[in-house]
Amino acid sequence: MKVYTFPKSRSLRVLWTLEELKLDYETCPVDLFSPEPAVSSPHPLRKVPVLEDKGHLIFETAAICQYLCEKQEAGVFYPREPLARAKVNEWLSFSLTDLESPVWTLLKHKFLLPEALRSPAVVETAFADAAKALNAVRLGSPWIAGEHFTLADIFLAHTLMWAQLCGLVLNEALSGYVASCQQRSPYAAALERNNKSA
Ligand SMILES: N[C@@H](CCC(=O)N[C@@H](CS)C(=O)NCC(=O)O)C(=O)O
Repeated sequence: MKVYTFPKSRSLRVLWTLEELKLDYETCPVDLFSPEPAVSSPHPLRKVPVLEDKGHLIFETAAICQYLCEKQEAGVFYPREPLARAKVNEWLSFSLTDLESPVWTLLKHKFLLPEALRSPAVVETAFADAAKALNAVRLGSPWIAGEHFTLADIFLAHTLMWAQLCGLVLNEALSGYVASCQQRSPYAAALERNNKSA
């Protein structure tokens, strides 16, 4: 399997999932922002991540990670039992919508867009929405869906890291949770491989 990657991007979530599942993979770092990229992504919008598996291309981070879990029989990491899976999916969805949406807007308006396109009013609204979403996060014990580390933890923890980058302050429970996620060896391995540039 091959993953198209870019440093500090969502491709980290795919590599982290692959590492948690102990699957073999190679990476293909792309030139995301070069006008004449030597290597570009096969994503319809030239984004990352994209997974290539036996000639098939899959894009959208959540779809890729769910595919990997289905393929691998992920066990407690992405349970098959409907209620247990719903408990993982609810936080997966929350992380990708209520939380990631304002955090991604903040990232764009604080760091990624050309300065002329950044809006302080948008930053203010997105900051308030993100803070509201953060207040709604109720950690399980010790992970978001309960006693096992699951796919939802990857999406939640990575989005919380982005929130911290944007200046949002996490409460003690959430910052301890992020630290515990970062201490996992699959996270460290994924981070190292995702940070390679084209
Ligand atoms: N909905 C997509 C979003 C992918 C996305 O926006 N990726 C960013 C990096 S984190 C990207 O490739 N940006 C480059 C661009 O917008 O041209 C997913 O969840 O996979």
